[in-house]
Amino acid sequence: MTDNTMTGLCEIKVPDVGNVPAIDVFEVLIKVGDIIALEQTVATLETDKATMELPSSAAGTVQQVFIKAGDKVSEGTLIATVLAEAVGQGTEKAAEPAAPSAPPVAETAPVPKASEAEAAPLVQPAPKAVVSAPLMPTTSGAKAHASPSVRLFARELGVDISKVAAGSGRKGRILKDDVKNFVKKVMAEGMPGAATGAGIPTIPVVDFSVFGDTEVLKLSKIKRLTGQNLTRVWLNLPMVTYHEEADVTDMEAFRNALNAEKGKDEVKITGLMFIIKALVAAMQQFPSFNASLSGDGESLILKKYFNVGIAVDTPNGLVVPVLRDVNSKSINQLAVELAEKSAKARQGKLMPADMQGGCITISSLGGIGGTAFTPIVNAPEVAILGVTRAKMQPVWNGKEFVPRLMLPLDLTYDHRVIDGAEGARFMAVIKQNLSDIRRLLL
Ligand code: CAO
Repeated sequence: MTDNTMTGLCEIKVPDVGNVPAIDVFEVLIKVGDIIALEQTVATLETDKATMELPSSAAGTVQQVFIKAGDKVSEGTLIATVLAEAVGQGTEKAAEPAAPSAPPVAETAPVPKASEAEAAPLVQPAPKAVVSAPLMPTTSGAKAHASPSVRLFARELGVDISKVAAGSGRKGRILKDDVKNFVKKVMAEGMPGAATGAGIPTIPVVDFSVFGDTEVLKLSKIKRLTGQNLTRVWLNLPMVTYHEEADVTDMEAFRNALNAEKGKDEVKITGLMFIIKALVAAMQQFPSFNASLSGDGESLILKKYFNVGIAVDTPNGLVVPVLRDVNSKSINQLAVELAEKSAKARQGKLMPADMQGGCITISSLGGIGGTAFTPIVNAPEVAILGVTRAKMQPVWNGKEFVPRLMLPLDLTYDHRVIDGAEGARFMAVIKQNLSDIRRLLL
């Protein structure tokens, strides 16, 4: 071996490749103007049995490239000229006068013949000529159709190349870009927060002042936090809303009778108190509604307490105080407690503890109106009951239409936890409980 360093115009040629007459050029990895390093792969050659990475025998600037993908080459074929310090077998000082003072080309270690290289483990960076899959029985990815440099690239990224789908190269060969795209896809699909960040187009920002006068109003802290929470839930939960109507004619008559007995200063009972009771009675029959998914999504955490959150409309936005141990409280107690908590909520005096520990939520718009809506689950709870305004309707009793007070109910549930039929059965029990409130005694 002689001194490897020299300057001038050098030729990179195909070295001794072991009596193979015509080898396909699979990929040319350099172009004119590239600055390349000694031993850098300049081209990938391919025979039926082997893929060889052709290392540069010179370091410097590529002047000319003489081959392209699809060409046939053999020992001695000129690959490229490089203006540089040159080394190695297969590199010869060019005949042109570009570098008149360049010393003779030095020898380097020979590139192994393909037959020798077949024994080389893929993890070795050199020698570079190795047999590629599908013939080489080796580590993960052996069946993938990819050059050693692409395999090395995949290994460096921790990618099992056999998982990369058919490549975009010739004959389905996996290229570096295929590995990169695979990584991008896995990142986008696998990231826990991907749904919020990745791939969701943003709403365009519009200058509305172009169309008329505007005023900018800052959102309250409650509105901003609620907005974040609702977006998180919307993006994470597959939700279904199921609608039903309950005949609350008798319940309403009872409620009116109770309220008539109350003194002027006593808290009146609204239909919501019966709805809370009817809901908890149904949860006692259907434990999966009084549950939350574990963090890993593998199990259901069943709760043995019955706390109900009530969405309260306040000037600053929506808050959800929690009524605790509803199963052991009377209708009157619940009415008093909700009156206190909703007053506190509207005055902005609720403490964090007042809003924690809920098992399920009720969102009642009945005091305002509506026929139906689709409330969003207050995750990690698994369901929410929406209520809109009860109204008198003609109901067929088998013989005639009779006027009945019908209450619309909307149950949204996390479909990962609750099946459709289970949701319908749960709602049927709530409906029964409200239509005949004697059932709440059972
Ligand atoms: N059908 C017919 N009338 C109804 C009714 C219904 N479903 N629900 C309430 N009403 C009546 C009440 O009986 C009451 O009538 P009276 O004044 O004649 O007694 C009146 O409407 C007002 O009731 P209310 O709303 O003050 O009391 P409530 O117990 O029904 O509700 C509360 C309390 C705190 C839930 C409610 O005040 C509230 O804030 N609701 C808004 C919740 C909200 O914003 N949800 C949306 C969240 S987004 O998912």
